[in-house]
Amino acid sequence: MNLKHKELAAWIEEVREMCKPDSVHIADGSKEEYNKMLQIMIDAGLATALNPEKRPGCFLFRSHPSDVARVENRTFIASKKQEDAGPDCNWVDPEELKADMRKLYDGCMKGRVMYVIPFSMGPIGSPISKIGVEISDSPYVVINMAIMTRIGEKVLGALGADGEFVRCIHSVGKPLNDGEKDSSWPCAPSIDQKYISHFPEERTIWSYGSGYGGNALLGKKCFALRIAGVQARDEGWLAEHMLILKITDPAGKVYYICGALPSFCGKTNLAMVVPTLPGWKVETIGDDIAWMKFGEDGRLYAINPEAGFFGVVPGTSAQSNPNAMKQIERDTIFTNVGLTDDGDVWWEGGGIPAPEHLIDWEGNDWTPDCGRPAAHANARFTSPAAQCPSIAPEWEDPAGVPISAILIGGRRGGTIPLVNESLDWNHGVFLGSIMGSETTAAAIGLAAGVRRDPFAMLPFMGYHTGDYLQHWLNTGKKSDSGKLPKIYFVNWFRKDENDKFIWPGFGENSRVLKWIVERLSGIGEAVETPIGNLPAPGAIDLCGIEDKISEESLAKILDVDKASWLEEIVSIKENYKKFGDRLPEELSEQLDALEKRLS
Ligand code: OXD
Ligand code: MN
Repeated sequence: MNLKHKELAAWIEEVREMCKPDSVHIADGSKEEYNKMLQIMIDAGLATALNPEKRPGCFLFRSHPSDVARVENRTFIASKKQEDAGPDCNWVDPEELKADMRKLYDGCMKGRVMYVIPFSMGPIGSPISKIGVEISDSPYVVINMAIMTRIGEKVLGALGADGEFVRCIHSVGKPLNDGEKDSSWPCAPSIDQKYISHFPEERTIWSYGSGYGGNALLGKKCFALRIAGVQARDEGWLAEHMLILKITDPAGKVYYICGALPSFCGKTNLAMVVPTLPGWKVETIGDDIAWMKFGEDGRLYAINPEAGFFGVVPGTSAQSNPNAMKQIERDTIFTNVGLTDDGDVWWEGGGIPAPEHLIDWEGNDWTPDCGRPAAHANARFTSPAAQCPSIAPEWEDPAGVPISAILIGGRRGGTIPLVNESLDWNHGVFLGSIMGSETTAAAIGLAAGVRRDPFAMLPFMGYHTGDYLQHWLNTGKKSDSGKLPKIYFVNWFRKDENDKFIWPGFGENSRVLKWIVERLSGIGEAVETPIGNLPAPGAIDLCGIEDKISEESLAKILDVDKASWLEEIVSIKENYKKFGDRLPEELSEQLDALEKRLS
């Protein structure tokens, strides 16, 4: 391919000289290329084609046991100054990091093809979209990027001769000696050899040693959250770890809602939720990331920068997510699930009885009584958004969709009520700053317990969290309060004395969405409490689920227990200390005001 973009051509040449691949392939994004890549991987024993009668167009990969999730302790933010990375990023001096990584990159693609993947985050041509180019030695990355983003010639066309792009370098970190046979999941097996590095000032990403998910598909967490977060701060918009859904009420009125939920809190399920309430409809715009910019009318418009879903498989069932179950019946890549004897896939929590025998995610024989899970807890599907049954027709609208409400939430057994409406924008940002969740399997090496996870961005921060929260506060000053989305704190995970979830969840979460929509339209009833506006008694519609939850149990998860909130305040104060003098004043004021309201 003849590259018009001279800077891009020069950079490709520079990386080629450093990584020394056998050849270079510039991805055109065609179906033929996708199929060819898969064939190469099947022939090499890296991929298994599933039974076309059971799962047409589907393939299974098994990763190396050391390479199954994001590696947060090997994720680095190499800003020029350490104080700009703040307390939640692993800071490394950019020059030292580059020197170390250049040594690793030197000759790292020997025996391999170097793929150049031009990709667009967001619909090509949208004023909210941005372009990146990922150089990778992994054909698995090429096919996953083809699903998760828009790749190839059309992107080069949009880039033109001098368009801006984010430079992303990725290597699995396993050069091949002459004649050496490739392993079925090449990577650098030791955790210390993995690097997921970001150079925010240069808008550059360097990844080495892992081939899995967010470590390797650099458009997702690395670009769309960490680097885009810095771009958003500098350019005055928001790059957030949020789903985007469309909800239509029985009268046909449409609302768009974003939602920030930490990993493993049912975010994909909520994005595709099937409401149990008659007359209500939910459609999907995005399940993981939202980029939001103000429109000329002063409202925030969101796009989904991705083009596919990289969803957690275990637990996905006809009950938790019927739309995803339909979506992954075809043209989907599975990683780290079980392979049944008839060439289908199986996973825990799928609502399908376990077969008597299968091959587990590590490639070993498995039987239901063997005491090991068949699928890894962080096994994933990669599947095009366009084939999701609940996808909204406007999901690729270049203008984005106007956002009326933002949900924030986490997985908390106590204290945090089912839903809480913020009093105003600053109070909403305060709630975003204190949200927390129990730790997840999406990342390796985390201690158990609740971790505060502002706007579910903790693992995805590209700069100082204090500055990030200030950016949210500043965003609220840019429009009239009536035009800003209203912020709601949700928690589906309250538990009773027997450690059982009180709220039925899944499709019933639509009842909370209904209350939120009714609040937006002015008919929903609420009571003012010291922590925010909670649904008035009877305001959450329990019609038809009285056998699942009683009004008394609902009252329990809508209470404000003063003693636990006072404890919560102690823990928030402790957490705020880490922001030092970069804690926004507005947030200290919010905390003081909450304490006063409670006492
Ligand atoms: C994800 C995550 O993979 O948030 O989306 O961990
Ligand atoms: Mn996510």
